Amino acid sequence: MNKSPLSRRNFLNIGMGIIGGSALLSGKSLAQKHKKGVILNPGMGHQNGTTMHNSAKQSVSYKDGEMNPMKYLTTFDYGKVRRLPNGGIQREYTIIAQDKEIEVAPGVIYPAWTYNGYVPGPTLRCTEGDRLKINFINAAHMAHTIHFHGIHPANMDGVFEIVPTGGSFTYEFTADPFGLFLYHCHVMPVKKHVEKGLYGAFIVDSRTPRPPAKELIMVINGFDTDFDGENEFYTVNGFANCYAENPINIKVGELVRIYLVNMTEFDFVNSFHLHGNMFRLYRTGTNLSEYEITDTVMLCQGERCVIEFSYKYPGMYMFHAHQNEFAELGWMGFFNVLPAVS
Ligand SMILES: [Cu+2]
Repeated sequence: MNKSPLSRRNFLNIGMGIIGGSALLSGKSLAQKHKKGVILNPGMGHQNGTTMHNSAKQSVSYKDGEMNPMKYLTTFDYGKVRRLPNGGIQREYTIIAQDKEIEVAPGVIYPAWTYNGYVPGPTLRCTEGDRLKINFINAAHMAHTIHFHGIHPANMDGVFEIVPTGGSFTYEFTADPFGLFLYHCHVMPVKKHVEKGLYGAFIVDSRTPRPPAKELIMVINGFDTDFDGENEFYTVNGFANCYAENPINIKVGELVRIYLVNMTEFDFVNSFHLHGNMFRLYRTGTNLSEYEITDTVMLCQGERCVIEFSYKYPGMYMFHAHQNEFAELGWMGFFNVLPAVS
């Protein structure tokens, strides 16, 4: 197999040292290291879809966007709510498929296919029994759909009703059952439409609410930035090392709940490992009482879970994929556990 000189292994070598001790790189230094890759491989350029910006000034910061990984972490789209004549709740969402270049690591721009301009797409949230209306508009250059996981009629499954460029489709179904689901484009080849970024998380809350907690959404994924059928970067919520550069603040004793979804293409599994702690693992989130206690969970493509934990001691704790290669290619972050306020 012909490999681009700027292969996954090159990225790995370039990116080595990202994790661990004082070797944590700033975004700028990571970008500088990637620039070495550009010099090694002058053929890489916009015509191949990947742009390596050559100066910090030209670089688009994820912080400048309407959506970014810090905001994404706690943003849940509950839709436009309307009370139905039968007393039920209708939630209406709008999702627009659009082609967009997004920054996935400092200075690395990826030509994504997006739902609402960001990868991952918006985290849709509702309660079991809600009537959902999802207005899908295709403003992208190719045909797309939205396929939801969960229980719904066949004609709402987003497989056969292909939505062409300029077209639209309204998906309507009742949220059932409660749990953590996902949605993604199902146009063939699905692998292509998913790797390009057309997916998001879909939370259906139980009518019996889970206990109050600091709630976070984490969609773990990868980006094939040189189009060789392998991921060069692995991220949580779309940007490599974001939560390593910007640790997530929590407090000792505070209950943290993560809705964790694996949308990594190409690699069969991804994983989540938490340092200095154990967590309660609720597989697929479809049960509020049965869980296992572990510190690592492995997720197949499309698999997801709800995890809960609280920290006993203050300090900086790492979380990352336990495939260490993924961690070194961007899938790593920190919880900054602050002392509890007395
Ligand atoms: Cu598609």
